[in-house]
Amino acid sequence: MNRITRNGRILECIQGDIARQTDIDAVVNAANAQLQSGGGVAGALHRAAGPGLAEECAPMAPIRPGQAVISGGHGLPNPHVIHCLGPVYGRDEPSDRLLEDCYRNAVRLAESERLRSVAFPALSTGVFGYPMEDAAQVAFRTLLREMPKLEHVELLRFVLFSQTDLEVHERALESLSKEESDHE
Ligand code: AR6
Repeated sequence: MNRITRNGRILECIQGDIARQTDIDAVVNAANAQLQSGGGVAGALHRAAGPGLAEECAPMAPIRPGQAVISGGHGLPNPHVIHCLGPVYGRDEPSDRLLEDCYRNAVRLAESERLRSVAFPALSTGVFGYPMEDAAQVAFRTLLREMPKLEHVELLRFVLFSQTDLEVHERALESLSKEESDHE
């Protein structure tokens, strides 16, 4: 299952590159505390955005694990970037709560800015070492809880780098949707 609808809002997952989401208002960055360029998602977004992104972000740094801040998109195809600092698995505890905070804060920030669409990478699952399946459960549970409250945000898109990561997310979405229908 790669798509679920709640309250007229869509949560979907696709395989792709977070730096190439041309139809999306805000892309989420798997940031570092200093909001500077790095590896993985942060590298891809900062490269595509150009140096103006790091310049704009510098006064907002450092951020804490779980926090989300917003900037312009600069050279990216998106008007905004929402920067989240995910937990380092095994170091920033409780990591599930901190990862949950990232997704909740990001979507609430998008909602408060009246954005219509947000694309997320799988936060913390690269350099920060969070196991992909557990991270997918935390992410989707959090977003499914937020979806009924949304008025402006209509589309939440998960952009997974590999086919395997996409399949993990599709299975997580399927099991959560089954869990919900079992409770009805
Ligand atoms: N598009 C979509 N997903 C991607 C892309 C991309 N272009 N590139 C990587 N991924 P990571 P983290 C996947 O390491 O674990 C940085 O250096 C990747 O396969 O970007 O939160 C920062 O500066 C993985 O599944 O983020 C921080 O210091 C997921 O995105 C630190 O790494 C997240 O990988 C943040 O680590």
